[in-house]
Amino acid sequence: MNSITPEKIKKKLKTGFIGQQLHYFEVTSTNDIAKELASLNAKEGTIVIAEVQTCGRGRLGRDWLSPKGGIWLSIILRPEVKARDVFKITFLTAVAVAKTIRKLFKLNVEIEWPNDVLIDGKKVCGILTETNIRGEAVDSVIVGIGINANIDINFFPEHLKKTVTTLAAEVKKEVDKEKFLHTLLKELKAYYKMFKENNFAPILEEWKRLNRLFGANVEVISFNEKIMGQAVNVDQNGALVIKLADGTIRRVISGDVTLLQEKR
Ligand code: BT5
Repeated sequence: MNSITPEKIKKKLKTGFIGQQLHYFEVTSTNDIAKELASLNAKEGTIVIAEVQTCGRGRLGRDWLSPKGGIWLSIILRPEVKARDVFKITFLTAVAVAKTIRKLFKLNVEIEWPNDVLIDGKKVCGILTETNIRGEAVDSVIVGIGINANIDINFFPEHLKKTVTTLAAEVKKEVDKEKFLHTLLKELKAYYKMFKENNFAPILEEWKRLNRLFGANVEVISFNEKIMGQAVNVDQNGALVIKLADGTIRRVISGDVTLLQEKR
């Protein structure tokens, strides 16, 4: 099984921005390490990569299974944005991951609001964006990215097997993690630059093109409320716009989506 080492990546990375510092260990969660480094004034672009996470985290305190073979990383960013605009970083990260998978493997990759990347409807990547606020301002944003690269699908518990996939399972061979990471960081760098230049509109367009939900009937669980309707758009705050059966429009800022019926 090939592994990523800081030396290998540094050699390949000509991007001056992302990847300036690398820390490479087995960790509880790369987001936790990155958060700690950020509080110690680590520079924008610092990346934490781990081969294994012993306490990988999803949203809302959920577990993220992170065995050897995956790509588990967190990037420290210090954008000058309002907290309400941080969702844009999750969106651009999802686009960068999707584009990387398309480019390298030509697979049918889609984005599912708010933070998943799927191949043929199965989750291959999750993104956990966490914001650290100092006073009124955003001090740092930790972008955690988990990619199921070379993991045997049988590793996953029964209840996840139907909804999860891995790159190796899709391409039926082990993938080059180093090349994947290198390509991903290049894409991320380009999209993040656009974002910082206030050029988010084309990224959002791309996100919308890659989105699998629009036109589909969905069920969203948001703050213990179940909302059913047709997913029609996302608004300028990153909220999912849902049209209910009676025509009412609901905007959901946070939640979990289940696809009930494909697009019509
Ligand atoms: C996510 O949460 O999808 C965000 C996952 C972020 C993981 C990265 S890895 C690097 C960094 N360090 C961390 O500690 N985290 C980030 P959410 O949408 O809440 O999805 C979590 C749910 O996905 C779980 O409750 C499981 O049902 C499922 N799951 C767990 N492990 C998985 C895996 N490896 N692949 C696909 N689904 C998984």
